[in-house]
Amino acid sequence: MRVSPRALSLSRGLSLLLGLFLALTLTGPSATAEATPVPTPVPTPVPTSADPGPGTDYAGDDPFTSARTDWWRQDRFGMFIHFGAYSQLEGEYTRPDGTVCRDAEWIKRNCRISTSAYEDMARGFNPSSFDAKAVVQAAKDAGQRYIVITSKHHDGYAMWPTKQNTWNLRDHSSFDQRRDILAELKTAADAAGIKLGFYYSIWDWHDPDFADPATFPKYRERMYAQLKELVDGYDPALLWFDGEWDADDPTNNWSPRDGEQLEAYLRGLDPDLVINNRVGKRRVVDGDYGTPEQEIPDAPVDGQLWESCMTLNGNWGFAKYDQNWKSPQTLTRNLLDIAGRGGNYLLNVGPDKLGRIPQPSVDRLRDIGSWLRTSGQGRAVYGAREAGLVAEPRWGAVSRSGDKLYASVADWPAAGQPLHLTARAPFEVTGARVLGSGQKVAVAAAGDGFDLTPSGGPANTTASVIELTVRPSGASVPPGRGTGLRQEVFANDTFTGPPVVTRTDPTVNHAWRSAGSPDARVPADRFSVRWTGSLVPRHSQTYTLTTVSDDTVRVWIDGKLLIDSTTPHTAKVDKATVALTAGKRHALKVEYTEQTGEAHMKLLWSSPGQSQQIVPRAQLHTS
Ligand code: FHN
Repeated sequence: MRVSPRALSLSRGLSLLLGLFLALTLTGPSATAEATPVPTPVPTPVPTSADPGPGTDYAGDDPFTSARTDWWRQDRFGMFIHFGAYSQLEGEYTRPDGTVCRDAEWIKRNCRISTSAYEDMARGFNPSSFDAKAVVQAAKDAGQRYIVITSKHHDGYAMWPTKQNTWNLRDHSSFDQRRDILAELKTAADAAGIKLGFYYSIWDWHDPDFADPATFPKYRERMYAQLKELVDGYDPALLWFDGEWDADDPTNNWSPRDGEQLEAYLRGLDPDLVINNRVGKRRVVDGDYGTPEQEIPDAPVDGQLWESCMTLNGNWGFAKYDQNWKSPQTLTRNLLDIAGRGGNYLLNVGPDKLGRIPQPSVDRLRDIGSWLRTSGQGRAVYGAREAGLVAEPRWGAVSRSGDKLYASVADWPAAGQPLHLTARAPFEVTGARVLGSGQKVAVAAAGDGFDLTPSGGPANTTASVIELTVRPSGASVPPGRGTGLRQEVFANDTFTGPPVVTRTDPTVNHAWRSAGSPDARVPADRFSVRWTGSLVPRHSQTYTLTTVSDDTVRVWIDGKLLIDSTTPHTAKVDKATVALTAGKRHALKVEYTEQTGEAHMKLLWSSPGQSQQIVPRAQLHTS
């Protein structure tokens, strides 16, 4: 994470402090479910800075534009790997009464396998055929540019030699004790230029201290220590948390505050980490990106980056009976739909008990990769984002990269029939070609946009890509030289009296969360902030202004109230559209109040020519 020195010192201090917080509130680990003593956990570093509190701001950068997330936003397509002790059962368990129960990674819980029986089963786990180079090659053949593997799923079984317990692949299996599959995968991924991330389940069915709120702090200490092992020992690019859901579930004690503390701790360990929103409570204010699962949002997600995770068949973990494989065409078109809406696609494989990726998975992944490598069609995905300039058509997906629009046509028109694109802003088309075909494409202005009429048939049956070279024709200006907005901070939630702080705020991008506030002189609860000045758009277009706020927010442009979200709320997205003129100083006022609990305030914008981002400093002025 590229953070300001202040934020960095705070986040490092936070991580160290949180260590003390945990150390002070925790005693040594309790015994795990096994009889063997639990090794002493790695001691948490003793903190040296003040408690996180008023003046703390957890927002260090804008994930939409940060150098830290750049690789993630460029790569677009990753491999998910669900592999653990459950894989030993290959999706099927015969109970003592002879009945057969089927599930994959949830098999222990859903088939009601006793802990002792599950531990006995895991002792036979021996993924001797796990071949990290083959796994990485499968990802490369698919065109997947990052990998996220389960380091620990809900069953608590660690796939690396953790020192926090003996419930892991090194100490509790029949696997070669000289091997470390996460280390093997890290080596192979690095050699192939593939980023490696770890899935980590907060929910832990095996650790007896998880389920009991009274002993949960002990579990949390071991979890922090395990995560430190993973970050220090394997240098992952990304942490994919899971198992965070509803605290109303009595077996899951994870709270937003827990997520806040864990995220701060991890960013202190490694400021470059990319972290998903399940580190907290799967909200727009948690982590760097949202995680829709087994679904594709129908448009770019407001307020946060996003990644759809999906299975190739019906299960995450290996299930020998599940032959319900999605077709390569469906999978490739999913990827194109996702890229055209500005998201990432994390497509899953579930290795069998020996560690081998099922051949039907390998075959489908290779087909996707073949499409991406053919005729440069991957340009429609890698580094591409939502089209912006045109509405999504019914006949396929459209993504944008620089001055190119990539129209990925799933339903190729009959001879002589046009494909229509509805324009969302004025632009010219200066070139059109079908990737992989020499045919001509006639482009004509038509109604609310353009008609594209190919002269030949489709280049392939999955999706044929028409590459358009475009030049926005509306008024645009170069990046500005703004310094930010005038910010007034009041030590009450009613903007009463003189502000405690008056300064220039470069951007409205703040995550004060539970314990923080805009300044050390301002309490964590009951404060208000007013930003005034002007906003200078680069394009003459209709902009969408988006706020992410907790507790209330109002936004005026040129004196007109556009967002009025004053019913106190938890983390919430509001948005409004407004026509803006390139280069003009549009008066902007934002009023925000924090009453109690968490505090968040972000102001983002987007337009047909501008992808979503925190409104940048260069376009903001104090008057
Ligand atoms: O319960 C898990 C499930 O096993 C799987 O890991 C998926 C993948 O994102 N996440 C949880 C369900 O949301």
